[in-house]
Amino acid sequence: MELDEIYEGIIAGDMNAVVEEVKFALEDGRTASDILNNSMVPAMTAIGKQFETGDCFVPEMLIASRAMKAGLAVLRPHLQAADVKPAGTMIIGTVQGDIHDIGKNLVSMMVEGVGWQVVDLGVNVTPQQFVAAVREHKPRVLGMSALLTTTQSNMRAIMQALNESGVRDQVTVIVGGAPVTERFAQDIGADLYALDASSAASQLLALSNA
Ligand code: B1M
Repeated sequence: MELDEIYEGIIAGDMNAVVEEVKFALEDGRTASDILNNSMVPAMTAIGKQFETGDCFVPEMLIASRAMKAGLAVLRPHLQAADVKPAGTMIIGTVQGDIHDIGKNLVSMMVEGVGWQVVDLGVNVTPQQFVAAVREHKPRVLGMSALLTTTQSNMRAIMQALNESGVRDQVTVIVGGAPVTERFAQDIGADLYALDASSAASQLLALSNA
């Protein structure tokens, strides 16, 4: 069945197999969120566990991520609603020192899916770049992602830069990523915390309806 093939394909880093199987799964009538939550995200979690136990190394994680990204590209249009007027703009980036972007990309896609325009600043984004992007794009929301315990503290530096440059009040700040907790979010003065991409999307949807 396609979901098993997608799961195995990501773990093996077989990009072509993942792309083909995601297409088959969609043709078979599976929803994008079913494919995502029941095969793709669990595959990345399994790779992480293998890395922790020393059963795989950075190169395997890299090729698994490449396969995941290729599959996500096929899913992207199916995660997004058509013909929705942007409810607002969110800028988003992975914080300085951190190059993990799969979760951030997923958040972007889901947020676009609920009608928001997303400006993706990429990875390894410095506090100064966040501030410059607020000035340039005048977003309603600023999103930060961090996957490393060592880089989540850079979220605090970004909050400080927003305050010091006088733009903090112009944006609602949402934070997330594996090591980030609700308590940490409150501690650094963020407005919102999301455990996962769908929670981020539903919180922004609530914001657009407020
Ligand atoms: Co890295 N890595 N990695 N890695 N990597 C982790 C995070 C790790 C937990 C693995 C492990 O030890 N088990 C560990 C961190 C340990 C820690 O800090 N506690 C780790 C490490 C140590 C490292 C390196 C230091 C390894 C090394 O070089 N020795 C290095 C650091 C590089 C750097 O950033 N400077 C490194 C490198 C890499 C790769 C480049 C090989 C690759 C990244 C490829 C890429 O992203 N393009 C990689 C990968 C793939 C992982 C794991 C296996 C998978 C991450 C992932 O994509 N998950 C990861 C282990 C794991 O998480 N199980 C691991 C799937 C994704 C959908 O989930 O990103 O959590 P996630 O996003 C979720 C939520 O967190 C949330 O929503 C998303 C979707 O639901 N979310 C938000 C995320 N951002 C949000 C923002 C929001 C709201 C919600 O609002 C704005």
